[in-house]
Amino acid sequence: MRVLKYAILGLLRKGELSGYDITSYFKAELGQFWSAKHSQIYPELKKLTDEGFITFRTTIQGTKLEKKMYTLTDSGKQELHAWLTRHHPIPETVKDEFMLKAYFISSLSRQEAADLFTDQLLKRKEKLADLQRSYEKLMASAEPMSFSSPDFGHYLVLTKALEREKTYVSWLEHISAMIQEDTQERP
Ligand code: FER
Repeated sequence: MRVLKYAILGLLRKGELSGYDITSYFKAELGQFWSAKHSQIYPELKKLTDEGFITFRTTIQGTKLEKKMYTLTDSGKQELHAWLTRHHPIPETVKDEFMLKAYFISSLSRQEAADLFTDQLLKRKEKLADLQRSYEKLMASAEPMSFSSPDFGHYLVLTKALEREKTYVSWLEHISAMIQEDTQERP
C-alpha cells in the first residue's frame, strides 16, 4: 500500500500547500515518526494529481519563479476519509536490528554483550530525553489537552513514542543487570 499517498492527503486536509511546504512537514513533526524522502514526494504529488485526488494552481513567486499550490479535490477528501475510517489488521512487527543481535547474544562474551547493551541504553535514553523535551513543549500551551485540541494528533503519537522508549529503556536496564550478574561463566 502507498502509505505516503495518505500522508500527503492528510497534510493537505487543512488547506493548500506547496511541494516545499509538504517536504518541510516531512522534515519536522511528521518526519519524526513517518519519514519520506524528497525523491519520493514529488513523484507522489504527480501521481495524486493524475489520479484526481489533488489539484494545483500555479502562483508566481518573485519575478518568474513558479510555484504549484496543491489542494485536495472532493475525490481526494473522500479517499482520505475512507482510509482514516478503514479498520486495518495490525502490521507485522517493525524490524529492529538490535533485537536480531540480541537473539544471537550467545555468540558474545559477557563483556561484549554488556558493552552492546550499555551503548544501546545510552542511545535510547537520549531518544527518550528528546521525546520528553517535545512533550514538555507541546504541553506548555495554556489549553488543556483533549480530543478537540488541534494538537491532539501530535499528543497521540508523542505519548505512544514516550511509552515505547520508556519500556525499551527499562528492558535494557533489566537485561544489562542480568548480563552483569555475578554468576558462573558459561563453559
Ligand atoms: C514529535 C512528534 C512525534 C517528536 C517525536 C515523535 C521528537 C515521534 C517519534 C517516534 O515515534 O519515535 O514532536 O519529537
